[in-house]
Amino acid sequence: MTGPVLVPILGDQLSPDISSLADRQPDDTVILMMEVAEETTYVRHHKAKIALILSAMRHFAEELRDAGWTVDYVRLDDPANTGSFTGEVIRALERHKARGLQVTEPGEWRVRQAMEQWRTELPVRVRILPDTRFVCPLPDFYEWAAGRRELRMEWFYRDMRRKTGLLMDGDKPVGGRWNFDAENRGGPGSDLTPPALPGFTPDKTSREVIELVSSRFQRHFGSLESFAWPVTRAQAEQARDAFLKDRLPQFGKYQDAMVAGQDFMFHAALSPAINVGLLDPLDLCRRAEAEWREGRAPLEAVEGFIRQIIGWREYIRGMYWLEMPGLADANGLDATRPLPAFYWTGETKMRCLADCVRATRDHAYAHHIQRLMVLGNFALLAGLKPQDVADWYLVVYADAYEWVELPNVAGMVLHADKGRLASKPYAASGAYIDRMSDYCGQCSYDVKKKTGPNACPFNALYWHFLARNEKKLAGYHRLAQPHATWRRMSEEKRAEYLESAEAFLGTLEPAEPGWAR
Ligand code: FAD
Ligand code: DLZ
Ligand code: SF4
Repeated sequence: MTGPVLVPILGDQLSPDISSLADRQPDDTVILMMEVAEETTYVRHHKAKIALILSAMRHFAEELRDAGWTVDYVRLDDPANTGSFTGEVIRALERHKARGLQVTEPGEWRVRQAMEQWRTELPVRVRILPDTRFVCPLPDFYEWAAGRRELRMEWFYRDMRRKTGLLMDGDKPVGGRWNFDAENRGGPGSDLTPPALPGFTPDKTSREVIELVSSRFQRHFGSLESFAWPVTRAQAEQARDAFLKDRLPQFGKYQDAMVAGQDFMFHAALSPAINVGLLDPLDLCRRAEAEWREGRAPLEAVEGFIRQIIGWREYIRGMYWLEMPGLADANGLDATRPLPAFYWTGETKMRCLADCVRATRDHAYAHHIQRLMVLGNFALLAGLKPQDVADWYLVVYADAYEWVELPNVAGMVLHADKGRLASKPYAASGAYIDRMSDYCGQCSYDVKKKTGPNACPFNALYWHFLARNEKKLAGYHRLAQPHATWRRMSEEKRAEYLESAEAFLGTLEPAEPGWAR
């Protein structure tokens, strides 16, 4: 065939420097963008997540056309739409009489499997190129991991600092240390009012998408009322600049703090834009470094922020591909309890959880410490089934793609991977949440009470978790102390904790089926 090369660009590949376009010329290329039912419903994504992705895709198609590319854009409501990437690729190959297909590798195992089939089943040559938007190519990650008995983010992160030269002074870390987390543990403080995020009023394209999503995905979780995510590169850059100026300087200090009703605190709220491809993560880190070099932000804030991106984000992505497909079924702690209904309804007397679910419903966002230490901590302590929990996180967050969601849920939070990703479970009682938030003051439960119907449920659940997993967690030296404390308690005390936890767990209503899949 003599036709053009077809380049499918997926909804999280909205970057002009995507590898699939790097060696292409506009006169010999047709870019294919596809809104497809399978992607919008393989889990029942939050309405705002679908709106963000479809609006960003439509804007990106315009950006590409303005740059001279031919873009074939298939809309969700096109009657001929087959509903899947594969179906649309087959139709487009035929439509354009394309002589080949070139695509950047996808972010999810599920889609990678489909693409591997393209290689064998499509009548044209299929090239799948590495996603060069990550700092660490996957083969380098596999090599790094292969030589190690224990995989830990901190060691990987140091290599990424050396590789990128970020915050380096020759071969030494600036400030003499790699990690300034010890300085980053500020509690909520009194009357903390973080600067507002720049909100983006939906334009015509976004309004059309919002209308489509509200009518077609009515029964999906979440609200569209306060939709204000950046959907164009220019908006994402504006959001980035506002973060660097207004919130980065305090990012470190309040990174772990939670305040009821303050849904973004000093976090970047840039993950939805980074993950769809509207912002380049390395460029963002370089800009953050410049804020420190020019004296506008302290080193502990900037180091903490850069670590999240070239450390955690890259490590998580490497671990996903290293551990799949097994990670999706992992259940190292044999947790079987179904997801409680309140994760969807927000109806719980536990104020911390109610506020985190409310923020999640309103924005398709909760900040890291809410995801980890409230929503995640509860899931760990209550022994929720990892696959239920993973589905929930994949549905509800605007930044959620399996490559980043699953290792965070199964590895960092639930220890379903038996500690491959993280050195110990982040299990915590109510005291931690009380120290880091203002939730407990107005909660129906008493955080200082350890057992009984009015006691903060996290307190008894914490000991219940340690007791029921004592054998499985025996190898973790960082849990030796709490386990020793448990064993030193009187029989009666231990029985009281276990009964209190059981009584609470017995009150949990499981979620109705159909929220996630
Ligand atoms: P900030 O707190 O300002 O951090 C800056 C950036 O660092 C983020 O934008 C993100 O790109 C990166 N980052 C920070 N922590 C992580 C991490 N653990 N893994 C990967 N990147 C990180 N992040 C997602 O992007 N998608 C997810 O689906 C997702 N699921 C999560 C599930 C759980 C259970 C947990 C504990 C964390 C999850 N995270 C996920 C990581 C993190 O919570 C979000 O990246 C962060 O809250 C995004 O908000 P922000 O941009 O304000 O981040
Ligand atoms: C998440 C998502 C949604 C909701 N819809 C689409 C879509 O209609 N078209 C598309 O190209 N991508 C979509 N995505 C993102 C994909 O699910 C994502 O690209 C793959 O899972 C690979 O990471
Ligand atoms: Fe959450 Fe317990 Fe505090 Fe209530 S008392 S807000 S349940 S930690």
